[in-house]
Amino acid sequence: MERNAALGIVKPQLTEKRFQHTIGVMDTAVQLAELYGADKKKAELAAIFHDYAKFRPKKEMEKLIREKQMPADLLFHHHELWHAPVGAYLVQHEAGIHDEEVLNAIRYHTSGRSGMTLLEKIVYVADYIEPGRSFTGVEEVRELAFQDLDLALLKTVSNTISFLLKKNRGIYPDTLAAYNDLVITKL
Ligand code: DGI
Ligand code: FE
Ligand code: FE
Ligand code: FE
Repeated sequence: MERNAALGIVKPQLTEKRFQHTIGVMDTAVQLAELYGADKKKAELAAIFHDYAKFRPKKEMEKLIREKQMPADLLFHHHELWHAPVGAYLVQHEAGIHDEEVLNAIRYHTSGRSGMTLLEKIVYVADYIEPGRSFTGVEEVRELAFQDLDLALLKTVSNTISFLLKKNRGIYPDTLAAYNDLVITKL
């Protein structure tokens, strides 16, 4: 699918602010794909669709998680996590995206997981560092991302876990698995 066709499908699903974030993730993901030798068209497509389900009603997401046999433990965790797996399902059925690598990059863009593919890493990190993001620590990850993708990913995951701990939020098992996997293989 061409960039403009994909953007045209995503735009009505998002607010203007979230659409600008999506453009930032797209540009960043394509740059990282170029640098690390990933498929640029797949990185572009996954980035464009990564937040496709962000504004779906909670009830609709909950129903899909139950009926489409997504991991049931998602329902015990914060609903912020749901738009990633639900998005992977919806872009397949509503936008006709069937590439499993692209779908997985969307599916795991919020939690991460153990053994992430290059494409999954790129979308996860691009989501965190796109130019519109301004939280503390982002500058460090921005620099790291263009030097060592795995270290940037580790920093992103550990920052996210720290943030969740401070807010007394649950840590989804895949998020912890992503962290442990990187610590074991990279440090
Ligand atoms: O959709 P975005 O805002 O672009 O970013 P995202 O999909 O990466 O993350 C959305 C939120 O999900 C973010 O505030 C952090 C939160 N999150 C990520 N991992 C976990 C999590 N929340 C909980 N409770 N547990 C997690 O493991
Ligand atoms: Fe997201
Ligand atoms: Fe993310
Ligand atoms: Fe995002």
